Amino acid sequence: MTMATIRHEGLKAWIDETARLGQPDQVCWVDGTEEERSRLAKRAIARGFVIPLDQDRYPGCYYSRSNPNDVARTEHLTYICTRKREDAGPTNNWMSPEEGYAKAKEIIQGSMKGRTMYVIPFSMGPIGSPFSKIGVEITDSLYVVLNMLIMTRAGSKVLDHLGTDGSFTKCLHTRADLDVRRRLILHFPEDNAVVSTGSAYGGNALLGKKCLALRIASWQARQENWLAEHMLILGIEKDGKTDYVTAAFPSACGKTNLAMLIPPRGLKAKGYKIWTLGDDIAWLRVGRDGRLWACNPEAGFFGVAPGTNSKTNPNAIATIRKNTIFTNVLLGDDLSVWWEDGEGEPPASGTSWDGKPWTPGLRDADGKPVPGAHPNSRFTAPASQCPSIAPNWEDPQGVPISAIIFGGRRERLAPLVFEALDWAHGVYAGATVSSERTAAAVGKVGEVRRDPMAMLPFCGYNMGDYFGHWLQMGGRMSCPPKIFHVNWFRKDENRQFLWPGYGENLRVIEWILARCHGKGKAARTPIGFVPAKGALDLAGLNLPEGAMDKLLEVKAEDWAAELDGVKVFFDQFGAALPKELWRQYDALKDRLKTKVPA
Ligand code: O2Y
Ligand code: MN
Repeated sequence: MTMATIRHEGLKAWIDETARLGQPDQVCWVDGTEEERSRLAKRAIARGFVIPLDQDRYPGCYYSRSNPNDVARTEHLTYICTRKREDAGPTNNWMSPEEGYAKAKEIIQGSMKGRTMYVIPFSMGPIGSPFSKIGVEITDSLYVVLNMLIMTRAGSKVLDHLGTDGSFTKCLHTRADLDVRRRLILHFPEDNAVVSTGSAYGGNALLGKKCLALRIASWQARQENWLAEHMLILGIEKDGKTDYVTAAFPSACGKTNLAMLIPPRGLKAKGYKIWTLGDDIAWLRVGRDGRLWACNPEAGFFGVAPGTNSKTNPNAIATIRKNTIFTNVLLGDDLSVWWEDGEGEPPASGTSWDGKPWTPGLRDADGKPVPGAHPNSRFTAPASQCPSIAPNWEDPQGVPISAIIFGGRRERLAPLVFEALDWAHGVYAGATVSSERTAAAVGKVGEVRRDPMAMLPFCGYNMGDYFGHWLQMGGRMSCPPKIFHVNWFRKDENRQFLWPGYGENLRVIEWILARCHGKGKAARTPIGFVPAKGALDLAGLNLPEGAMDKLLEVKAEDWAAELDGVKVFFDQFGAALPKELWRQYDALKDRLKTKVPA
């Protein structure tokens, strides 16, 4: 593919303009063929951007290390650039488009000198599906190209679909000099554009993912009456019938593990089969049948490595056996990869994520263990390699959703599961999710923050309007999914997890689906319905005496105290917060004062 063969004048003009600004040595159009991918991988090896792993043990796999200052999303450097500040809302950083473009221009000017500028046409969602959107990423990073080829459907076939005047998101990325002072992730939803500078890691640089598929798409979804959400999609098959659920959890709270769940021994006899459709992002549209339908816009998984092993996620381990890029894990001297709480023994010696010599048991000057892998180290793997990938995961019509599950990581407060009273109450439950911070973004790990619908870092507009959009979407469906809230992370008084999690979470999903089908016994509490005693199938689980009571306990005084934090959070939106959410708040406050009979 060359510039001469491009038929889209708008695209050509943008590529020309960017090349004049960045001044690369050459422009290379990515056609998406296997032959080209292999050539680019060789080039990346020759230039030292990636290292091939032992190809007998890890066929088609590469290792990459990012700059040690560039290992997670940087929310404080991520901006929504809208003409009106209130359109970004109080939870986003805002910059005017003029200032954003001016700052970007200064950084991009000449930043690609001596490099190749790659142009990657890509589709989020199956090419041609009514769900899908097209993007074109310009990048001077070969690492980004190799990752985009896994995470999206990319190449000439996308250009063919774009035609001469199709619309696309302009995604401009330059790693510049990787200096944090020149790191900016700028979104221009009014222009359908993203500019990212100074980072070459994950969500900051693979612009189809968080930037397009969530921040820009959430803006478009509001205008076009659909939803772009930070959700996994899971299929649960039993007796020849499959139900689909979506679940939104904050970053690094186990979405990938849940999406690839394996039924626990106690439930196997019931004949469950679990299908993976997506582990991070769902685009949802109302179907002609009045139900909500979901599609995963991505083509790969960018999963957290530490903690992934054949007990926690055997499907992920099988997925990453080949054609996978490992970033910031430990590189063994034998060209193996390893991470904390991973598979098997570490290699006898290797190089840690930050490029230092590493041996098992290594400790720092204070005697603290030195990890080999960064806590936010990742694998990038094709979704098609997942043993549990659903046969219909690329269905252009998506799949119908029975339940939406919100969740957070809370040591206390939230019970294992509760069902919202109705759609509006479910939106309130999603809007008030709070969670302890993880390593996925720069910030203090463990700190509790509100993360409504797990979208706080990813909503491309005012979250007050976002809640309003969610509320009105309920009215567009004659058969809306039921909404639930889960918390796998509740701890006892000794700070030990009460629930085993992982595959055992199917027990909770089984109750959720029973509720969706008008079955499943429940007890009404002020916050919603929780499973009645004995309603969860716990066969073969052997939970300690009293654990289930603790897991399902709803302490009215704790929930009442939580309302103070909710009020502070809601207050910041002023008039943009839908009145319905204040009505829900007041109603919950009242219910917490009244003893509700079981
Ligand atoms: O993109 C990053 O830099 C790491 S964070 C991430 C990666 C994959 C999927 N989700 C997330 C997230 O932060 O939610
Ligand atoms: Mn995510």
